[in-house]
Amino acid sequence: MTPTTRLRATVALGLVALATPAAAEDACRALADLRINDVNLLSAVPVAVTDDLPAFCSVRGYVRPAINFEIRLPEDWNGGFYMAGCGGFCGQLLSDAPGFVNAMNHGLRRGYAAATMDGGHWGANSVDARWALHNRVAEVDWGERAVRVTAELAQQVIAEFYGDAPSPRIFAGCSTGGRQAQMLAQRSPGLFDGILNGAPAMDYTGLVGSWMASVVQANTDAEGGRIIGPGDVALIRDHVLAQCDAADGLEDGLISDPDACTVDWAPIACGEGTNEPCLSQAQVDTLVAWTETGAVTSDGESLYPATVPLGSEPFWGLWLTGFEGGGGGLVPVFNQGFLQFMAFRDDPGEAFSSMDFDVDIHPEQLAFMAAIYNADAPDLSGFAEAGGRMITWHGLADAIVPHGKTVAWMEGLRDTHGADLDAVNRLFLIPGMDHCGIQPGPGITSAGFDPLTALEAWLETGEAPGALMTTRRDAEGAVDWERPVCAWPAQAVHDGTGDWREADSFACVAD
Ligand SMILES: [Ca+2]
Repeated sequence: MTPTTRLRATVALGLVALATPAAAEDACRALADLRINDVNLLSAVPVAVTDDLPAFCSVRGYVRPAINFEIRLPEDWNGGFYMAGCGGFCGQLLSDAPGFVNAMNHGLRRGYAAATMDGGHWGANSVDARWALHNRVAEVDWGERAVRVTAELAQQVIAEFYGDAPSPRIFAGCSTGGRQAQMLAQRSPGLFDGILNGAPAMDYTGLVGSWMASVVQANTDAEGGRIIGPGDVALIRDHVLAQCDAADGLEDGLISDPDACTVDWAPIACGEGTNEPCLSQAQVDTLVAWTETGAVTSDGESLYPATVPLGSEPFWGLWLTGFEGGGGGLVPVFNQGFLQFMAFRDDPGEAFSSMDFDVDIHPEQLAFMAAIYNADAPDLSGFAEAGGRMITWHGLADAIVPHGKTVAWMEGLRDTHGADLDAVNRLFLIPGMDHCGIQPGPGITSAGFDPLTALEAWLETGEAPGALMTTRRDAEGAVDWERPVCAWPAQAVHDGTGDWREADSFACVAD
């Protein structure tokens, strides 16, 4: 008897074997004896119920060479599998990430067997790229292999533990987790039934390479200093809101259609008769580059189909300008680390800076790594044939992964799939929401909507969601306003008379 078949005989009696808590704990500890190719199982330990989480069996280990994972198997199993992705460059096993963004406990609380991984390397934090220096194996693991092999392994362990294959199988990720979501749908289309694809960083070489380099260069003066800093953001934020709030048809403090507005910067540009504070010409130039021009070659050819969205200013401290007193400004950090250690076939290393990136030479040199990292092909045919369903969601005030690329990808998918796209993937663009709904601002955070319940219903009934409800709450938790977000390309349009704080005052209009 091999260890695996012995285990199957003792553990895989399914529900009978797990009938009592003591039996479940024995079955949990027995999982540590599983032998799976390329996998070192380090521990399998029962974890008691808490106020926050149900009782579960924690299985930890790594897939060679360095994909650290944890699988959490609840005693009271709902029959499903929920896997969470990771953000940025990953590099940490964040089993207890809060909320639902890249957080496996969001599924565990609903009774799913849950799993996550660290992307296949150790990093000091999720913006640390040093692990990738001359390390193609780790780059391939971060690019595609870590999520795939963890998903395969987790489904094998789940079947061993419960005696039954999981259904449904759901993957949920945001940012890099969204890139992982699209990678799974495109390269491993049979591994998941449903996918939640948040703010996908689907084109790392275009986004974190060319586009972020253009954002950094546009905001760097000849001495290497910032042109727009944290002290300038409030003036810009208030001016953009004043000019763009009503452009979507409703003055509600939200810029619901940032692409429908063009800002005239002249009223806040320094000049005769302008009040302080005001913007220098260099600052206006930076704003035009960020919000209108985007990443272009010296001939004006576009390198990436997105710009910094109007209405994202409340979130610029963390992503673009840094905060007063230090910290934040992660776009420059991401861009520099990516270019030094990840973006090129041969890493230039730490001597390379964002200012060294030549928009006429370097973008095409990123093609080799693009084949490893990117998942932006406008084709979900394999996923569609496997019966997969995807909900894609993206905040319209996302200043680090702007929504323009996601809309362009959807337009490409529409060309490929025609009207059949609606049965495979639906996109929800969420007004006023920051990247992955992380920071509170004018719109909702990730806590203000529930795409998992919508996906579960879609998988169960076959009926795709036409709208997702979003709820904004005040500091005390009372409902401030509620509004549907409609499946792209439809938009929630106000009826002209009703209270804009009430969901009933809106209807989805296709155009
Ligand atoms: Ca508005």
